Amino acid sequence: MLTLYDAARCPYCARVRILLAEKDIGYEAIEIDLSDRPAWIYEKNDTGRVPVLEEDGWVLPESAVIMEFLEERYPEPPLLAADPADRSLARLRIFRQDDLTKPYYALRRQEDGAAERLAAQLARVDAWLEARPWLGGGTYGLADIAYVPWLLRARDMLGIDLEPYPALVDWIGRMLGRPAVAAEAEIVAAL
Ligand SMILES: N[C@@H](CCC(=O)N[C@@H](CS)C(=O)NCC(=O)O)C(=O)O
Repeated sequence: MLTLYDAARCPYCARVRILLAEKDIGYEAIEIDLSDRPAWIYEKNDTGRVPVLEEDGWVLPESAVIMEFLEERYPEPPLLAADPADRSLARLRIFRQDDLTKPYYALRRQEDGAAERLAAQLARVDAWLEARPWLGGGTYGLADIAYVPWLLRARDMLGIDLEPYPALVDWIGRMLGRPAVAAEAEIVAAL
């Protein structure tokens, strides 16, 4: 049985929740209070951060690594493309996700210029989706799952208007058609 050390408000945990749901993998979720973290979480992850996945005493932190692990351990349904070019595109986008999340967190801290920097990144994502239907290229998969937690939170918690980004709006609509992503949107709505 897998255990996920989880936090509802954490977008990195959301990546793992969505992926587990897509692959229909059963797990036990242990909610961590991020404002009063238990000391033992440092024994699972020396940074004290979530998500952490555990299986029979073996522990794995870092959402991007957990996603790759789950894809290899539970290959069905595949969420990395068969085509090596699209596989590397998905990995590249996940690797560079800070380009989007840095201005997102800067805006949450109300830093000067953050709204403009986030808008530039949203326009960039919009252009990717204008060119290809999914963030990993031709098929839905890990890159989409990696980005959607911040895009839902930007829209629903920061009140960012996504209408100027039509390809992004279309993509969010397609994403929300997936029960795994719709379930995450409900978690965001309840935060
Ligand atoms: N690089 C990590 C980041 C995880 C992360 O920052 N999690 C946040 C919650 S969203 C956390 O645990 N923060 C507590 C802290 O930074 O002390 C990952 O991808 O899993």
